[in-house]
Amino acid sequence: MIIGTAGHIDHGKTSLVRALTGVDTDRLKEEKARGISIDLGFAYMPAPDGSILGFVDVPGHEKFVHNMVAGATGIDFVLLAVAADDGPMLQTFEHLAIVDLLGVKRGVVVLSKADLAARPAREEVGRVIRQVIAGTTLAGAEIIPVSTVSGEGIDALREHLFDAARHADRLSARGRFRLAVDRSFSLAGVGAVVTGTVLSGSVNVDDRVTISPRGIVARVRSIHAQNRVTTTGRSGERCALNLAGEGISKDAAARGDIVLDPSLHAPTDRIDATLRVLACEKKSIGQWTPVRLHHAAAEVGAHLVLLADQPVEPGTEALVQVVLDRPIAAAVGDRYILRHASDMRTIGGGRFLDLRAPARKRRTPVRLGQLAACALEDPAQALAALLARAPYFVDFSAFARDRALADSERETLARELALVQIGASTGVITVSDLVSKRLEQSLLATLAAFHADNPDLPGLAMERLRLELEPRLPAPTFAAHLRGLAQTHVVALDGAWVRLPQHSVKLTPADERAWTRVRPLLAGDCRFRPPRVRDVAGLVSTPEADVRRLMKLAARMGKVDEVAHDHFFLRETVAEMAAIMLDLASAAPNGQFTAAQFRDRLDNGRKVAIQVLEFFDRHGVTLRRGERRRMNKHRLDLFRKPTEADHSSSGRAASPVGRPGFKSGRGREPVSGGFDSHSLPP
Ligand SMILES: Nc1nc2c(ncn2[C@@H]2O[C@H](COP(=O)(O)OP(=O)(O)OP(=O)(O)O)[C@@H](O)[C@H]2O)c(=O)[nH]1
Ligand SMILES: [Mg+2]
Repeated sequence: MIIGTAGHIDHGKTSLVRALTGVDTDRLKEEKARGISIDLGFAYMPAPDGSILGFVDVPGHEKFVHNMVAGATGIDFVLLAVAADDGPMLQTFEHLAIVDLLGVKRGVVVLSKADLAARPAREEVGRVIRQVIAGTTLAGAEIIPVSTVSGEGIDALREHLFDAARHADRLSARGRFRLAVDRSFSLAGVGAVVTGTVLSGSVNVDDRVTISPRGIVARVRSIHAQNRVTTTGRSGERCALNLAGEGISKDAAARGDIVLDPSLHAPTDRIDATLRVLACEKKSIGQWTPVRLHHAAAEVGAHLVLLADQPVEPGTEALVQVVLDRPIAAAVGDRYILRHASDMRTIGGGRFLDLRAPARKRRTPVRLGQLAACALEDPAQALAALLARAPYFVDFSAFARDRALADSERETLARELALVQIGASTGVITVSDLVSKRLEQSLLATLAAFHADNPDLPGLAMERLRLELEPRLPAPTFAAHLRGLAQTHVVALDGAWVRLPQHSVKLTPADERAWTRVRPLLAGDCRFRPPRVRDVAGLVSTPEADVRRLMKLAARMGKVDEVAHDHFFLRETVAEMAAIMLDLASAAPNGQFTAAQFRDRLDNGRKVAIQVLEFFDRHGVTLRRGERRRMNKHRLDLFRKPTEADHSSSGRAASPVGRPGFKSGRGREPVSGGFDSHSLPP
């Protein structure tokens, strides 16, 4: 157990610690000369059960409240000293407020210098103290008269502390290791040493740790816990760590740093938090108020962004965003203290709720709902609440890291809440089992409805599908999710199109009728010089735009190819022309043929023949050198004669052209239809 002192200057805190432990914690020359404490003092006292009680003695002077805050962080029990001849004074109130804001729930009031007050005076001071502590975490605490001069009450106080230590409900080694550094120095023959209070978890000799927010990595060479050599330091103990590593000296760390498990190192400078403003403040807290923020042993300048419309009135609590001048190493649930930026007084404090606070949209109803969930202290309750509200997913590893959860706690959470992970490597998110099922159902339902409404379309664009679903997953996560579903054949992916595996493109009945009229115009004798879109439109007395749309559709379905702009050839005609070229090439000794030879075989005029050849050139089927061309054997497959299998295949492109290049990812971009809008395979 760690016991911290608190109280006004000269109210006998240091004398009390000396009377209990025999240690004079005022060691500095200046402290001796001025007879006051300036910095933190540390002492230890063995308990009858073999455990050791640690003491942190703090200064009472108003100038050194920042040191008091550093010392009070992480204590389990407070000794609030109030001189019997003085009664509560300024820093009695301020220290009490700080202890209250830090959430220290256990403590005792020491009516110090009891030898200086007779019984009636003691009773009067006691009455005042009871009023002062009412409504704080120390409400109802025992008041013990003590004199370090006469020795009155010392034994009673010591017994009280031993009793408290026996009942300390230490959460032992819960969480991952974090130690709030209050001193860093170098010992001859030992090297760099940091001391501080272990806030959570435990550390072992040889563990690797990170000095955060600096990000310096070190190895723990040896450990003192509660002033004794040991191999493990635990939450609730004061520890001295001898650190080793490259560049590790006494300057590698300083008061305010946190030495932590390397996986927890993620400094932040924007935190959403609760804020309670002290009732004794005269003014309310407005937007962008500059403050000094104290967290653990760190002190940093900050500004407050209000998350409600009204200023925060004295004596009330509200949600704020603290924007820090520099990043700190914090954890969700940590307490902090705010002091005035220039006057030396404590304004209020609160609890960190979210270390990854957004700079925008920070007070929307959705965001405030999330914050309400974050405010639940129990991680399981907070996570369950987060997963049950928009956006219905969390980054679980960040959640666990920011709450310094140990592996075992993570696993318990994942099991108890039936967490489901979505995505791969980057952008993994976690949803509840319920939401995961809902997501898959709505995904399938959305695709089915889309196919029913649009039988002629290959599928729904990935991005459009993402935007239609609830929860709306981040794009990279959604893409990874779909790839996973495609692997198990729940959906099929054609480039950027998503469809149900059983869906194949069909013409609507009206388009089917139109196609029945148009197709013969492209076939037969004039198949090598089919009418262009405008001519077809004239022949079937249909608006040109409608014919163009029908042709594009037929192209997407593999029925035709757009050889030149608005000039569509039946797919089998294209195959036939490819066969003719092959025939010409194999007849020639050098495998080369001319445009004229090709034109003569097609009998469709020089212009169209050239366009056809250029179409093949574009697709790499023919290789042109000057006036002559030869065939590219590797591309012949693209326009082989279609077989029955091509038409019966389930909605797949009837030709490999335009299929996504597997490794290169080429051809994965969205296309509006037709060969030429696809990128070519490599
Ligand atoms: N008569 C009497 N004097 C005491 C007692 N305890 C402390 N003093 C005196 O009060 C003065 C201040 O005592 P400290 O223990 O230094 O007080 P403190 O609270 O540590 O002071 P800061 O750390 O500077 O805030 C010293 O001169 C002590 O001798 C007591 O029980 N009786
Ligand atoms: Mg002192």
